[in-house]
Amino acid sequence: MNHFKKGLTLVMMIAVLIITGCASETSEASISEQMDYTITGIEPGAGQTELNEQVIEDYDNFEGWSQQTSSTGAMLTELDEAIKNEEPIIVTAWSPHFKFAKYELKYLEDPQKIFGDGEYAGKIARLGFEEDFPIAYQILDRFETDVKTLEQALLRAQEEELEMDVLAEIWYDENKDTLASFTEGLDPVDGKPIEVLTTQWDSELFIAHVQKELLADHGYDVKVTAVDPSILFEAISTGSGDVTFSPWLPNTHGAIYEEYEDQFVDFGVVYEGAKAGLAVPAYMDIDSLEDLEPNTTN
Ligand code: PBE
Repeated sequence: MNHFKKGLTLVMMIAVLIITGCASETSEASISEQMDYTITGIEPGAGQTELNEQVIEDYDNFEGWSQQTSSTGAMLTELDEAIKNEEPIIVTAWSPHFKFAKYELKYLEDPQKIFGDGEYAGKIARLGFEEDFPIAYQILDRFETDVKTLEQALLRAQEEELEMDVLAEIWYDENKDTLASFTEGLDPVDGKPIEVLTTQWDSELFIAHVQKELLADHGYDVKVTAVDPSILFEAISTGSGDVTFSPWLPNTHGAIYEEYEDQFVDFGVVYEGAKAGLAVPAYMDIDSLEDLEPNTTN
């Protein structure tokens, strides 16, 4: 009898273990459900916002998902909160950006290559810019940087709470010697106005303000204006802005680039090794966009 009771208890204990095991498996399986089948996006006008929509359309397992757009700031706040609570979240991500230094994040594999194979920041100018501003054109043509340099600068801005224009001023002063090669041998000019366009993301804002410092130091009167990617290409193509280093190519802004092709001058690369994608905190047990589940509740 005693033996029988013991056996029964054991069977019950095993049953409880199996049931709890199943339950935790169910909650594992519903990471997608916990995220409410929602991608935490950024500004509606971002190139990546379009790409996220394409992910939802092209990956079968994203059926029934939606993207929540707002702003980069709001996305970062939600990311921060999710990480504090160890909750699942999937966000619009790109490098260079300080979030990869601040948090342990991983890009999800993208077998369909919606986000391409790696990006570079391109240089485009309005038609006639080189003829009107030959010296500025040469300076900007020589200018180049790299992801590591940008990441260090952006992280510093985050730690010291610096706006991008202030960061650019400080950084320009500290790196004047290295930057001198971009202006070497070129005659200074006298107060000619140039409008540099940029998108509103930190890496691009920072570079635009470095351009401003560099050109202003050479005598130009530079104005920096931040706009959405579609306005950026339109303004350069119609000649209402002079030059920009903000296009992300060949993929992120590739469609807009093609739309305006031949209406601007493409004069090269600012930096290579940029990346765009969807990322999750490292504690999440998924590696690929294909690991998420469709929303079958509708
Ligand atoms: N970004 C940063 C921008 C370009 C640079 C990747 C968020 C975009 O998606 O348009």
